[in-house]
Amino acid sequence: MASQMDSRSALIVIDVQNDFCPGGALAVTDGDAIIPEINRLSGQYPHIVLTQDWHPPDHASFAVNQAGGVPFQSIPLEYGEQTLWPVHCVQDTPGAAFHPALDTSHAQLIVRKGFRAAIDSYSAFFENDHATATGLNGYLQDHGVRNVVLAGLATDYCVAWSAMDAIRLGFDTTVILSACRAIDLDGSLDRQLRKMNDGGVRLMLNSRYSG
Ligand code: VGL
Ligand code: ZN
Repeated sequence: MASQMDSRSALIVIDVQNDFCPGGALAVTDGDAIIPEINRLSGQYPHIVLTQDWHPPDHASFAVNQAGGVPFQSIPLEYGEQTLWPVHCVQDTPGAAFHPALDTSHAQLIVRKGFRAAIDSYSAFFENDHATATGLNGYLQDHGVRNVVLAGLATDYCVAWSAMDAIRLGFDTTVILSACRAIDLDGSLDRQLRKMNDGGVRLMLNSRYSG
């Protein structure tokens, strides 16, 4: 892997928001435990991007907005299977804010996603139709980024989907697993780890590695 200060390397921090941390509406176990490692990392990359899950109250991924919808069950929508979630990360609410311990000072770009009611967006690159771009690819291309390093929440949803899209777009892609935590729904963590590994994502456990 290219060194961290290589001008072609970007750290993408996925959804470190109050609702995904303990006490939040869609809390990931120990979600806040990754923040010190992410803060350490963020001083070490020339390009830092944060993503923010940013839903309107009538978002299609909220179980309450689907007739008979049950949180954590999956239903078919126009663009494919969609897992239904508790209401979370509603625009301009405290739950959608970055966790107060996250050092956001180094970030040049914040990508908001999932802001259209009819479609979810797990990935930082594409909405869940795998076709509608967020603009992040263009931003990274414009800045000459070739290596993408991912950390944040949740390993098996927004991190994994972002990593698979990064591979598809041709980036050298690393996920720092020690700086991620998973939702792990029905074996989703194992499934997504295997998918990332088979897809060519470098899965690392220690952020201090910089070979
Ligand atoms: C996420 C479920 C719903 C995530 C976002 O950040 O992984 N998961 N919205
Ligand atoms: Zn969401």
